[in-house]
Amino acid sequence: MSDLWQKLKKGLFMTHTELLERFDAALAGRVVLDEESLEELEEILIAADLGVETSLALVEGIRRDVRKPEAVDSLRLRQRLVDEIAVLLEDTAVAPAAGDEPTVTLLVGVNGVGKTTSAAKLARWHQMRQRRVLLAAADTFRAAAVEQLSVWGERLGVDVIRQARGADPGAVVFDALQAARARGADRVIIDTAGRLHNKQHLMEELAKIRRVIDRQAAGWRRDTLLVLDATTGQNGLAQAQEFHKVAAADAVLLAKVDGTAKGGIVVAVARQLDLPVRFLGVGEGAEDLVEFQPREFAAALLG
Ligand SMILES: Nc1nc2c(ncn2[C@@H]2O[C@H](COP(=O)(O)OP(=O)(O)OP(=O)(O)O)[C@@H](O)[C@H]2O)c(=O)[nH]1
Ligand SMILES: [Mg+2]
Repeated sequence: MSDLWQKLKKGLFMTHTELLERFDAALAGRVVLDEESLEELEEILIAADLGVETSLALVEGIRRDVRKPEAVDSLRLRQRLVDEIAVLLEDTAVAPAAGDEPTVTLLVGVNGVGKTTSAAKLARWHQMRQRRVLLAAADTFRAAAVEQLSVWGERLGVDVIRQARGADPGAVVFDALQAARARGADRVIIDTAGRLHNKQHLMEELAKIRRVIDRQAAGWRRDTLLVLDATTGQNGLAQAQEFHKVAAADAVLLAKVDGTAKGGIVVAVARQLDLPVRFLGVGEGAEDLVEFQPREFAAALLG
């Protein structure tokens, strides 16, 4: 069993335990898999934050499958759901494999979701793959934000490009890309502010940063990751939808998957935002980042 798998299982522990308990409770005493059992399954999936539409679709798949009365077999049922979830995720949620080209990654998202921590995790991720990484502290809105990233940089041995509080985020990104060229770095990870005044302001800030990237790193891949907090459930998802409209993300990094009994949100995110999920955050440490894989995920959820 790989480390990654272990980490994912650890992250989803609460969801996994809760789902299994509810599953067993719902099926206890039932002899045949009847309509009532299927409806209970729907409720269990909805309660795990998979989203109403997705939960109905998943159980519908099983309903179609069960044409004649069938004995309740909880293990088999779970395996079916695992397969259904994996297929569904493979259809919507798989990010195209990233190449090894120089990349500028912009982390965006509402405040407190885990952007700064995820920036550090991504830096570590690339470090482990022998890439040269730089961090850019473009959240200049709060002094503490620059400090927080700098502490991570020191811990990881990654340079953090920073300016004073209140500086223009575009200028920080400019500096970072210059430094990347001078130091031979091939990954630049940009932490941004979650706390901007309004949509207009956010849009302008991001547009400015992207213009700087286009000019200063013309041949580089530009990747915008929308960071979401898994513990905020369907509400957080609605908020993220709004944010995505403004920020035009390429993929999702779902943080704090370890802190929720509702890991099903991963499935809902993929379906409702129609964005690939690329990474899951499963803890507060620099190593607590898992690259998203539908089969592994589905099995960790219910297998
Ligand atoms: N358990 C857990 N905690 C996390 C994870 N990612 C981030 N956190 C914690 O969430 C809190 C907020 O994380 P930050 O990285 O500061 O979030 P942010 O989006 O940068 O916040 P702002 O800059 O204020 O918008 C911190 O206490 C982190 O340690 C995760 O995957 N799991
Ligand atoms: Mg931050």
